[in-house]
Amino acid sequence: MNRRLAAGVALLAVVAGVAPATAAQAAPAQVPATAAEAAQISKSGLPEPDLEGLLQALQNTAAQGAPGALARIGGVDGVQSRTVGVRDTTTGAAMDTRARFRIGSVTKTFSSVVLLQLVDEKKIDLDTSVNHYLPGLLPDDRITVRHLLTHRSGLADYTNAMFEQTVPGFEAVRNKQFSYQDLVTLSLSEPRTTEPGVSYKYSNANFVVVGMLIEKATGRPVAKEYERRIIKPLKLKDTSYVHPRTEIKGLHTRGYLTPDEAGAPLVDSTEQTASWAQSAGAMISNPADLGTFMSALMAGKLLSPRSLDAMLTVTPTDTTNTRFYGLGLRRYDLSCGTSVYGHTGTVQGFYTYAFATRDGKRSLTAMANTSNRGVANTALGGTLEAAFCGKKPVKATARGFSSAQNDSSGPARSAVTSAPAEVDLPERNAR
Ligand code: REY
Repeated sequence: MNRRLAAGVALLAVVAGVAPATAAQAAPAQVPATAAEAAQISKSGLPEPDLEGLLQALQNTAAQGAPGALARIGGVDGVQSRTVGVRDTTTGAAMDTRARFRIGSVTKTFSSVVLLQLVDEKKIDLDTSVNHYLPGLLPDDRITVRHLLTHRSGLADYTNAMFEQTVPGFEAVRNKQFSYQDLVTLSLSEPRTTEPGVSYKYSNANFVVVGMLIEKATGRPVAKEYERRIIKPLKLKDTSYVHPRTEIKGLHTRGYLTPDEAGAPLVDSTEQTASWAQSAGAMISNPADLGTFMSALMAGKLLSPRSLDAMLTVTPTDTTNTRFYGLGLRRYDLSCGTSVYGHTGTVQGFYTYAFATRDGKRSLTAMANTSNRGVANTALGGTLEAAFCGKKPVKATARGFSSAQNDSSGPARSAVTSAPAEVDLPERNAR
């Protein structure tokens, strides 16, 4: 049966209400049930984005304390974006979708792509011991390169202790320059969290070691490798890795960290070395560049089919069975049945979501210029449903959001249990 015929049969089956499970599974994209719905399906095969819903999600984010927020949808259906609030609370400059910001752990996807290109070039093997490449670095020869990329090494996340007290923790490292070895030493000073390979436990230490592997295998700093392998080929003119420099050059959004103490003023955290994160989280980019990057990755423009397959091979990160992790890449299964791939980011002053569909035909970048405010991050996650499913997020309500606290790591869990299903989990909870 050719594809058009198959789609036609599936359509009839759906209209007749007798779609067998296999027809539903085999359908390449959503099959419209009615002529009215068919008119809503765009070139990407996805429902038209719900732009009112997108804006509502951003307004919810602002209502939860973000000075500003943005969402930009890109891909074959064209570009659509929405903003709320300000990118600078001093000047009052409006949020701007062209502006640069710190992308936090979306950096991990860049690092993973560089490392997997080195796998394609046979310079690194995913199932070889890390210590084979970096002799004596780790206390356990069983930890492989794949364990790092899947967060299954058991290396403790040193950032939990570092940022236990949010503002003092940040100010202590704002201008500091760590070596990779310093960060590995910090991680190894804590007990390991799991036997190698046994379970998923998100840790920045993994991607610090990935940076070390990249530098060892290439003989060049990671900045050069991001540049020549991703930034230049994709012409990402607003993307950079400037560590240990502290400035975000050009048009940019300022970032505002929420202190732990209720009512304390936001702390402008724009300028920092991000040395505590490096190859785990120190890149700067903007919405268009992140859309280009995620779409190109998913469309197979950066990796061999084999490495992309490896990257997309996921395991669950929680018990919802909607959140998964591959190699430096998340998969979120949305309520409409669409899976999207990408990463989230949290760096002081900035929350980011950068995702694309499996075929790369639609991307979403969303950003809010605050952090340590899990409820704002949760609200920002509502942009995913609006962008890919065409559904509205639920409005912020006292029941849905107000029970959660500032810190995105712990108490915000209460937001998960009380928040409506369409609202995304806070990033740190979903780690
Ligand atoms: C570090 C703390 C978050 C952020 C982190 N980010 O691991 C990586 C990521 C790069 O996954 C900070 N939280 C905040 C605290 C909590 O200080 N006490 O929210 O800005 O993106």
